[in-house]
Amino acid sequence: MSSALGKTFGPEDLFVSVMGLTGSGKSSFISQLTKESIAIGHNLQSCTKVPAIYTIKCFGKVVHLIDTPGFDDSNRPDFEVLTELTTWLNIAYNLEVRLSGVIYLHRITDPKMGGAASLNLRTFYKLIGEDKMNSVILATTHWDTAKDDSLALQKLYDREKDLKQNYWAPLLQGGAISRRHDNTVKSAMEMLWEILAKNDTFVLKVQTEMNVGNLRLGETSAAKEINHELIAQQEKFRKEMLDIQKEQEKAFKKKDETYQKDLEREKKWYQKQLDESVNAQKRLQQSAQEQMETKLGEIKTLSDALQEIKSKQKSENEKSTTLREDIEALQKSNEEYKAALDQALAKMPPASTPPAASVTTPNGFSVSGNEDVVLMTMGVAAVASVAPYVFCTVM
Ligand SMILES: Nc1nc2c(ncn2[C@@H]2O[C@H](COP(=O)(O)OP(=O)(O)OP(=O)(O)O)[C@@H](O)[C@H]2O)c(=O)[nH]1
Ligand SMILES: [Mg+2]
Repeated sequence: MSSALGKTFGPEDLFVSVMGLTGSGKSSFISQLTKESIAIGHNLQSCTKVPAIYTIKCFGKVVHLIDTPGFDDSNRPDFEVLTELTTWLNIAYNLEVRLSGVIYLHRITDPKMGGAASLNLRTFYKLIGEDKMNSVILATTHWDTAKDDSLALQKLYDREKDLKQNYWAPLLQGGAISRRHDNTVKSAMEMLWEILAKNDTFVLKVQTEMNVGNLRLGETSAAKEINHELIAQQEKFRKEMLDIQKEQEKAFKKKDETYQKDLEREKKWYQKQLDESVNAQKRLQQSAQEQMETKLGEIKTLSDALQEIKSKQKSENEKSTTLREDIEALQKSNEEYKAALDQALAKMPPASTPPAASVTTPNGFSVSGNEDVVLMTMGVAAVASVAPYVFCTVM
């Protein structure tokens, strides 16, 4: 199957997606499996901007690994990343691409589960679907950084325990498994194998919501998670601004002009944050939808083209089945004629006997002989007239 995703897929191909916060090690993980050079981020800027497919052949299967952009991108809001991801997932859905599993990466060296990490995890949970967790591996990265330091390692074990008991608990209870990635090909390969060994595929919640339930992006569970976060953020900024306002009143009474100016600066900063957050929320509802609608138009065209190819294939298959049946029937009757001919030949009078009958076949053969022989020869001629089809079908 050729695809709008930039690659050609076979019907037996498998797809595994790698997700996680920006900088968690998604591209590094994939490049360990592919041995391909993939852009890897070495600063705070996020590196992978759009989903990209890397293909390997392993365990006798063609496996496409999907590298995804991470949330908490330094340059663009989460909803833009969500739009990017859902667009890809919707195109994939319409091209009948189904994921076998998802590997979700988390940097174990992060001292705490920050707001972005926690939001990303919640969005991921809603994107995949609470009931699809058995297709998920939660993998912690960067273990190698503490491998020769037992104290540092102990800290990482404590963090892992905290993750499992708190943040990851609902995902693990839903069937996800947790693994450690020690930055080696072996641990990457083991995780991939665990997914492929299940020999299963699934549809993500966001794919069902948008393609079956016809929800708009802003109405999906994943987008709602980001929306809640933006609302909470705005409440926090508004509260900070109210507190500053009270301080400003006090400073005014005390005639403390320097403090008043500092507070004004601080208030402006919060106002800017608030505006950005409100703007992001609006764009989550509107622009993301516009982007999505344009993409959905493209998806529909592709999907229609795919259906057309399929229906052509179906009708060709039906034609070929009918033809094969006709040929089989002719071959059968030919065998019967042949048997009759053998019998007729056995009964034939001596060579001097004049012909008893003569006939011209539909395809121009003139045949003569006694009645039985003529009948038989017509049968052979009929098979000869379909012979080209016989070869086409077999080829
Ligand atoms: N020591 C160590 N470094 C890692 C590991 N995984 C990734 N890194 C490093 O972490 C940085 C970010 O890795 P990437 O693979 O680019 O992370 P990403 O998740 O693809 O990031 P985005 O594309 O920005 O979303 C790079 O400097 C990697 O070399 C790991 O397991 N151990
Ligand atoms: Mg990357």
